[in-house]
Amino acid sequence: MGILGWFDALNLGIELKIKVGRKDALIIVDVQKDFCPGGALPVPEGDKIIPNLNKYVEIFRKNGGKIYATRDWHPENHISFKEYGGLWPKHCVQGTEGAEFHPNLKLPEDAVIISKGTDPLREAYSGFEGTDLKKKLKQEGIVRVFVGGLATEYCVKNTVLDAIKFGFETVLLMDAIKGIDLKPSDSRKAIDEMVKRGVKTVKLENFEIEN
Ligand code: VGL
Ligand code: ZN
Repeated sequence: MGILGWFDALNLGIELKIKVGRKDALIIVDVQKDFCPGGALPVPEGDKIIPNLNKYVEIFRKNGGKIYATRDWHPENHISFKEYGGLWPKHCVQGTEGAEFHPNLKLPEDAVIISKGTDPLREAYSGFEGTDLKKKLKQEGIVRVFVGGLATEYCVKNTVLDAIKFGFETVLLMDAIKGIDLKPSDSRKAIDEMVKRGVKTVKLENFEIEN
């Protein structure tokens, strides 16, 4: 401990280490084969965040936190595909191999899977858009959400901004996100914007690890 003792920290209202509990949810955004190297819309080094995500999964499992995994789950003719006027190559088509979660991601059996981008006529970057994620979180009594995954400036950002909008205390897992960076500063700008809107940024070292 540095200059502040634990008592000073308590007095100042500073949370020294984050304690995950039953009112917390981990939201893992779109860690799918197509968004990883070798996939149809690869996030550069997208797979490098998986070991840290697995560590977060363990922390949440051990402490009674709930785990949600969103997946991009497009119909064949989705509006986000270039051939239908969108920005992106065809990716994460429902039921294809590319839409599967990355095999190294250790999702527990009871993780809740949220499929998004299923309406052919609507782009849906946020895990909340057109899904029942908000309802599920509120039903479970979730107060705080921790968000990691792919890609920082698209689905992670939009999921974070919606979580804030819906009143969740929202935390961004800085060591478990990666961006596409079509322009090199895209991820950084997205993070700045999320911070301005009230997201808290943390890393693994900020968590209390219990055995
Ligand atoms: C995403 C582009 C298109 C994402 C999804 O998961 O960030 N990006 N579809
Ligand atoms: Zn998509």
